[in-house]
Amino acid sequence: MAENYKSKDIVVLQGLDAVRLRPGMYIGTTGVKGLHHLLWEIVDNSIDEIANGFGNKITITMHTDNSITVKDNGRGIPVDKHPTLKISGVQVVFTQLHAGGKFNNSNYAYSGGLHGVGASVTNALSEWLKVEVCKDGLKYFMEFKSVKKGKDKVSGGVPVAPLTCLGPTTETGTTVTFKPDKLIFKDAQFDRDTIAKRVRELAFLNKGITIELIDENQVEEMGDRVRVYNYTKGLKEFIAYLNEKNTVIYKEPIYIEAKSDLVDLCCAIQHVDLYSENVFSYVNNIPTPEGGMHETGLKSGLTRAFNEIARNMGLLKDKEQNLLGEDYREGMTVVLAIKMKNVQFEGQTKTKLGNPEARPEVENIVYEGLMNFANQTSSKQALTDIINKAKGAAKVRDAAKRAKEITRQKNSVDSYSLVGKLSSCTGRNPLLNEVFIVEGDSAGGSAKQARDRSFQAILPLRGKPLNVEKKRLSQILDNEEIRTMISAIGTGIGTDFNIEHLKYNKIIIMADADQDGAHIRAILLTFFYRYMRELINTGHVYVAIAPLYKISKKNFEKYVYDEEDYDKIVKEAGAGYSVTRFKGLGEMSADQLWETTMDPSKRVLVRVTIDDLADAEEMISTLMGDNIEARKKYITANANFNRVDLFESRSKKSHG
Ligand code: TTJ
Repeated sequence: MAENYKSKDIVVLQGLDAVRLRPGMYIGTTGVKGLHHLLWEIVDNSIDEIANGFGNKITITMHTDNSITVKDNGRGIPVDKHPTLKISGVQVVFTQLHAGGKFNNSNYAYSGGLHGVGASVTNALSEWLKVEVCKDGLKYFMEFKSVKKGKDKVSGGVPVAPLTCLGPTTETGTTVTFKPDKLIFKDAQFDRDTIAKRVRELAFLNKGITIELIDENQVEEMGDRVRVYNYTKGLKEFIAYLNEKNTVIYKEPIYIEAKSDLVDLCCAIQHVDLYSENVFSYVNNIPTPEGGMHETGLKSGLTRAFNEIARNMGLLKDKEQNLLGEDYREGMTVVLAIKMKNVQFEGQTKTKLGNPEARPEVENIVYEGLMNFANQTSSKQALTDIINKAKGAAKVRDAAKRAKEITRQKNSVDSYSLVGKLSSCTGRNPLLNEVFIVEGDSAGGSAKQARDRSFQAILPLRGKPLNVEKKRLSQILDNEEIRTMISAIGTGIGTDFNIEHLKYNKIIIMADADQDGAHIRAILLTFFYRYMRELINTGHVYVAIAPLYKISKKNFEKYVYDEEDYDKIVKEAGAGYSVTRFKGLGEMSADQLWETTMDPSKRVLVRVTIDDLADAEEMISTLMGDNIEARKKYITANANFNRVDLFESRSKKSHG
């Protein structure tokens, strides 16, 4: 064999056979994802045509045999003979790897087909493919199919006949139908939701374009065969869609659109009342979840402009430092879509823009765009809200840094025993331990006597801890009580919060059932809500419910935790009962405190949850903020503080 090996035996993989042999090289996988890739290779061509101003509509039709049709009303693929290849333009596009106008940049300014291997790959991996072109008053047709060549060789995308003219037409455009080859894709099927998701995205990114998605597998009667995607406002509508489920802090998104020699840019920005940042970036309609140069430029542009605007508006004083980009991006949703030539994708998944020239270009366009936006009087309110939110973020960041330092200091010797007034427990298993935050020194004293010190720690709070909402963070951290609490809990606060460092499985607020107690609860919950929210979200914060009365007689003893239960329990007791009324935790004996409020087998705890972030936010700003009138109104309308108000309990009252 070896000696007979000649040049003619060297297999030169030509054209489409290379694709059949190693489909993974061209479309990644031969599973569902790769299957859909076939479709996007085709759709990209129509999008390019329309994005460059030719035509306005694409129709995608899913057929029952898993074949699929893509139709546009553009100019139609060229039908004339290619000068050197001597075949029609249509045949070139579907049989030559990397063929098509987009690779020489002469027909289109920018092209998306950079996933980007071209329609010939779709053809190579299809059982059959049919194309119809309407152009210059005539309709043309061509068909390709896979052909068995020898025992186990199949060639794909083989022309059945040259391009033929079918006769006159008044339409223009291209229609392609193909059926993915089962030999390659097995039973993988097109999925309407997958297609719809990408199609919707494409419609957002290319405003004005109409994309119709028809699924012939759906029964007509169900009324959901056809979905139409058309967004005349493009990214503005995209951002409204992304923020749909959240509360925006200003209604009209900030919108920047500009062209330069290097890039076309569209950008929409809108903040919600939450804390994470959501950046969605695209290059030539391709998502770039790994970011890259355009995103870096965007961020610098935003930070530079916002700081300058904050100073111009007097919201940042001369002596104050600039805020950080992350401060401005707290709660920010932003969509950035750029188009440019010769893009280089990098990163793990090749979804990171590598072109360094994109960075300063995007930065400047975004900066200029925002400065222009700031020049309009109608922008004042939104900008004020954004900058104030960013200042809030900066404070939390600052506080977190200080809290970290505090936690670090206290943790350096023994993380349990050295924390301020804390009486720690002896057990060292955070999963079993609980800490009671107790109002007042006398209740604190009783609690210390009453507790089971193997797992219960007591942290007495003297007087009212300060109102978190009204104080600046630096002042809050000057407060001994709060500092003690932060180090006792162990997690740190704000952006430094780390639940893994939590030292107590249950953090139990124990305060009286009166107005003062309610106020302390509200203050503590505000603190947790603002700076340790995850503690609430993960269900570690509880409120202990102390009884109001004890009803007793011979062989009968019951505690009343709620005024409403009083009559019922009295009735239960029958004649000759006596009533003990508890004025406050401080008046209970250690035994009573243990029995009623601390003993896991008898006590009533309410787990604090936030079912509605927006409501909780409102409650907190109303209760804790500066608007005294609103606060009074709120208190009158929601008088019963003991129910922890909007911090609703999910498992209402639970024992243990
Ligand atoms: C290229 O430049 C000359 C005029 O025609 C341009 C073109 O090719 N336009 C075009 C291609 N419109 N639509 C397509 C197309 C549509 C489908 C569905 C599939 C493919 C491979 C191309």
